[in-house]
Amino acid sequence: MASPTPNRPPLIGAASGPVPPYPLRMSGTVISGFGRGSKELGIPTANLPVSDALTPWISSVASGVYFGWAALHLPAGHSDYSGEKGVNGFRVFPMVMSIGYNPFYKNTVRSAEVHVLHKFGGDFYGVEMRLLIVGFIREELDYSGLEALVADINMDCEVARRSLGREGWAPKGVVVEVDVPGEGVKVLREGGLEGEWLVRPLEEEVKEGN
Ligand code: ADP
Ligand code: RBF
Ligand code: MG
Repeated sequence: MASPTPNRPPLIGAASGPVPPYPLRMSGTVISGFGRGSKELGIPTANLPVSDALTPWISSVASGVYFGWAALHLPAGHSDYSGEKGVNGFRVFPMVMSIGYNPFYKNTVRSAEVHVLHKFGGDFYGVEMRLLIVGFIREELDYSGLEALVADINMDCEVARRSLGREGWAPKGVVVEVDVPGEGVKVLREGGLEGEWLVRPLEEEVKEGN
């Protein structure tokens, strides 16, 4: 069983940006998970349904920790409401996620869970979440204790934040909010990635003609 991984690289990939098969796309409605993210780890994770039909690539990718961008359609009334700040009602934040069986907890079904790198004033179950996954950070590990798991997740967050703060890794034409420690909130608009998909209008709104 693992201790926190020593000597981890501070950045993933070259400054120029993601390489194929990335970026990968995933989307869905935030569902309830196992109920331990916030309570046991202090790290909430927004869970998405794992579906071969909606996300054909998911069954063939390695289990592990990934990073990228999360677009959230936060409703009016939510303390982080996307209205005035977002595009088509979506705000875009950096994220880290796990796809897999959580070996520390020995899950029997594969989950996809996203920790958004933003402090929210409330939950957002039932909200549409779109992910642009730009790279792989590490394999999932079984740890000797909860502290070791939390230490590695906190390092994942730092690696993702730093990696996504580079222009080559940011979507272009989309405002993204990255809180880089020591540098404040960087608002990037002119990155190198196609990011329009993240903020295209919600299907319902297209149908209603809004
Ligand atoms: P569950 O087991 O139901 O997924 P968690 O304890 O993992 O519960 O909490 C996840 C929920 O917390 C998300 O569905 C979301 O509504 C909320 N949440 C609040 N802040 C965040 C965040 N920064 N990242 C992800 N989810 C968050
Ligand atoms: N679970 C594990 O068992 N091993 C891991 O290495 C692991 N890494 C994670 C990395 C990140 C960035 C996140 C968000 C979660 C990770 N998890 C891992 C999943 C964690 O156990 C899970 O989020 C909680 O159990 C709540 O469902
Ligand atoms: Mg969760």
